[in-house]
Amino acid sequence: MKITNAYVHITSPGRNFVTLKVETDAGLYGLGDGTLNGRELAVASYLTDHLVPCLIGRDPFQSEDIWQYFYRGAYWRRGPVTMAAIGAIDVALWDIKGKALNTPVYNLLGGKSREGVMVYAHANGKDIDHALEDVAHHKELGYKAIRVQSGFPGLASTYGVPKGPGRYEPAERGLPPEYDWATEPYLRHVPRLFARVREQFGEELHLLHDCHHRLTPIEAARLGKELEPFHLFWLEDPTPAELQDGFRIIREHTTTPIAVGEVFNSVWDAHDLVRNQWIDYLRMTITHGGGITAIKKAADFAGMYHVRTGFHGPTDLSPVCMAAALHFDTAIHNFGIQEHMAHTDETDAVFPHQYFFKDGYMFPGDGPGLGVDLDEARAKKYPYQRAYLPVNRKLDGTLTDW
Ligand code: EZ4
Ligand code: CO
Repeated sequence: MKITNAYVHITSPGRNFVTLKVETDAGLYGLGDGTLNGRELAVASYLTDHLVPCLIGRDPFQSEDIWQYFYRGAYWRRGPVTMAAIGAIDVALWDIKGKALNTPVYNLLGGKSREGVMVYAHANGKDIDHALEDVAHHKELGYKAIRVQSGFPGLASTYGVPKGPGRYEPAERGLPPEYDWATEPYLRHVPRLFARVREQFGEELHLLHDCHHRLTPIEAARLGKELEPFHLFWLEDPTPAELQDGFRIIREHTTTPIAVGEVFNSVWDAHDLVRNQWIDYLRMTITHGGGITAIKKAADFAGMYHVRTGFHGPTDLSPVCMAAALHFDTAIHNFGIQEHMAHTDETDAVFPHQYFFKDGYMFPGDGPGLGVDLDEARAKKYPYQRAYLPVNRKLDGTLTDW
């Protein structure tokens, strides 16, 4: 089989998605997601202008060689734009292989290690009472694990809490909005939030919380310690991870499990974190981590150090990435949990898919390949619109992590 062509489709059914479609002389095609929130066109150009010309004529079964060709062959290595582009190609190749062999992608990765993939939902509210209502709502939907975020006195808005009545959807059209941030009231607030959640919902529910890289290591250590009585499933992105050593400080102080990695694009971003056992869950995405080929190696490495996966599953990655993640989660041994932010109906209609949610679990479906498609006619109705993630400033105006 040979690759005859590949096209980038950019569609914006509420938010921007970059999809690569790889076609073959066997009449089969595969899809890959190359969406990088707020920087979508850079990946699209990287694919169209630089990678696709070198892809045509290759055998789609040679996914390992093609991955190495684009990674080592570029000389420059790594980086979110490069890795999202390589990830899009790699996932499309696995989709083609599954279709050609008439089997779901999870069968190419080891087969079913579990029947269903436990997912966690996002609950949030402008204050604790509203957050509790949203936890109750998600519990009723069947979720066994829920991430809880809430607004708090002293700040007009915070990460993970929508301004309006809709669901939380990071990225806004137009230029980047600017928000305020203050650490002290946040640190006082979060333990109160989880005390109330445990009081109302008991011990069974898995609870998670995302710090979104806003704390220093010692602040995160304090928060982890104060949350210990509430037995979190994990505390996410407690501090930025460019300095992997920072996690040693957190680890020395608290038994609250730690998850990190949604902005990583290479196993090297997690090398010290994993081999020193400073984290419990690795959150890289299939797209941003360079595809199934790369993430399989990262997950196997993590597994040797008791680190499990907890992949990022935001609405800013397309259903193509979600499908790939669910096949992967179904197959690997050291799966932990999968994030699930439901896409809008418009997005689901552009990307018809076999995966589904039932009683707190997701299932990839048993069709060949990834079991996800792109409705090109519908996709064309939603042209790209510039959008950015917000930026954050401390109350004195200093730029800080969003
Ligand atoms: O802010 O995907 O855990 N989930 C998250 C997400 C990220 C967005 C950034 O594009 O932190 O909401
Ligand atoms: Co996060």
